[in-house]
Amino acid sequence: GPHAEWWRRAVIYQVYPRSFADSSGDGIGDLPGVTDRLEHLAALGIDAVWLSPFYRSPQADAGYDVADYRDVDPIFGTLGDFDDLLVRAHRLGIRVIVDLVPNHTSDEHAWFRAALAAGPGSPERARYVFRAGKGPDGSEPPNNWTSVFGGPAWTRVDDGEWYLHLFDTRQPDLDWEHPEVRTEFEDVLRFWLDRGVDGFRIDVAHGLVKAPGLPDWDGEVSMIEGSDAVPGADAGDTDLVEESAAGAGNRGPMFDQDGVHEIYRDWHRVLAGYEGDRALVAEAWVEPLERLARYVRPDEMHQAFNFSFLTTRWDAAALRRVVTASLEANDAVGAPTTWVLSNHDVVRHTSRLGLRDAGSRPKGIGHDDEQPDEELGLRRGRAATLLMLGLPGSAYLFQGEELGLPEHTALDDDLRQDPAWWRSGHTERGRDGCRVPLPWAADAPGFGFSPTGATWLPQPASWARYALDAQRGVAGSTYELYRAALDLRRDLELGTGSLGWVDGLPGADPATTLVLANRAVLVLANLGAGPVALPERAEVLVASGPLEGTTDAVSVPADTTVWVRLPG
Ligand code: ISL
Repeated sequence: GPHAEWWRRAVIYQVYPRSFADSSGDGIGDLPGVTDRLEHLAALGIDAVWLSPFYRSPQADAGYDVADYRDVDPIFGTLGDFDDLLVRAHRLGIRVIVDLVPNHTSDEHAWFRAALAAGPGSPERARYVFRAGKGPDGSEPPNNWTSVFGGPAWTRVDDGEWYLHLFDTRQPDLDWEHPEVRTEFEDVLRFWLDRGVDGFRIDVAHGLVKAPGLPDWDGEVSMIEGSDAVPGADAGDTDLVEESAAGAGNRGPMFDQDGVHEIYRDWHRVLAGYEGDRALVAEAWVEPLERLARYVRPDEMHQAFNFSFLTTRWDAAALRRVVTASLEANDAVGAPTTWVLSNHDVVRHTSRLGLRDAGSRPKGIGHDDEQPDEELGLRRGRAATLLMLGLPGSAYLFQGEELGLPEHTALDDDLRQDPAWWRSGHTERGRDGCRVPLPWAADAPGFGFSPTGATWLPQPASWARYALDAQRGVAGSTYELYRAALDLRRDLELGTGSLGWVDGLPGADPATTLVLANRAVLVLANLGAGPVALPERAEVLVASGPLEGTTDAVSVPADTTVWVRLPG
């Protein structure tokens, strides 16, 4: 039918529940808050929402530390609230994807508590990765691995054993060689599939299986490595990130082991037993793109996040290579390419693009760092979005990008909650700056995020201009740009189209202008310094910013993208 494999072309909107909308008044967003605002999402024109974790959790990593995979944390509501959300979303034609965190549990999960209580050598400990330490009294960690958030990846418990955690101390890694771990997660999948979810976003999908023997490794692990997303590009390539290190970040013994694929083949079969094209999307920081594509082979997951844009400069040649390489790698396995400009782990793309080395620094920005140029970043951010939405495949939006929100770069250090901030000894700025509660109403306290005005992180006063009610119905606003683009994208079926680069458009310098055809649409992104003239009689469908010239001779200013339909 027409909806078969809906995920191949879907625009999926990430809801970060604690910062989307608060219904209870405690300043933390919740599930009823999401349900109340589903009309907004329907009007925006997205196909699906992905909900970041809302499960029972002590919130040591904002819910990516799960204590009970089958219940809703009281700060977010109840299972009944989740069911309501799902029913209402489906009624509006919005699919719902939930986040599954299988690499680690919370230290408050029943299994981990039992493991601590039972002691060394017990079957309870075998579900996690407990080991004896090194050195005469076992006081050295079992190997030299470091946590993604900084510091050693091992913590010692009272009886002297150590447990592995690729992330925070409060996120012990499960042992995926253990059969009980496998059956438990298949049951968790069924629990949510039975409730009616349309799919799962799989957290740290590349991390579950570790190299046998847990060998030492001298590579670097950090939150986000520079990308070597483009096959064949060497580390000296100035279009790419300077900190590339050839993607070494995710090739160590803790990531992307061959054995992990067996798990996803099993899960594929679980989902295939349900009606309605349920889907799995891999969050896997794996390079190069050919290696990432192994997660979306026909019998594995349906999509994998393509993080290439997060580390690509605002440069026509670099973007063209990344787009081509992404499409090729996915075409080779028959999977749709996905596109991501922002998410809850990286600096918002409007702010990345407002930095001097525009586009290539996804790590946090602090108040002591170079500050982004907000106007330039917004202009480029809108141009980047219109380019992304003109590409075939599936696109992910992060809540607030439809408002053009920038990163909050001036958060007081003592308000920051991200464990990546303090575990790294403050060398990482952390991810709080992209997680600030959304502004819904320009004139309300807390910009209407909560009925009491409370917000778990403060919003900059300057955000009134970004509030939804300041943009809705306002020609030229970022919100109306997203709406128009999503509308056209759906009507013109761009998501299932195919890309052709257009060379030799008069006046368009290929070094600074990207021109591509997708179905009836020509997408032109001007990354150069001066204007680019549009072909005569080109019909402008949507533009990321004001155009110049007269009706007969329209030109596209710098840092602007347009979609046009050519005559004939
Ligand atoms: O693999 C990495 C670096 O080598 C990381 O980029 C890692 O894959 C990424 O940080 C995973 O993020 C996800 O899991 C984390 C959580 O804090 C993030 O919010 C989530 O998106 C731990 O659950």
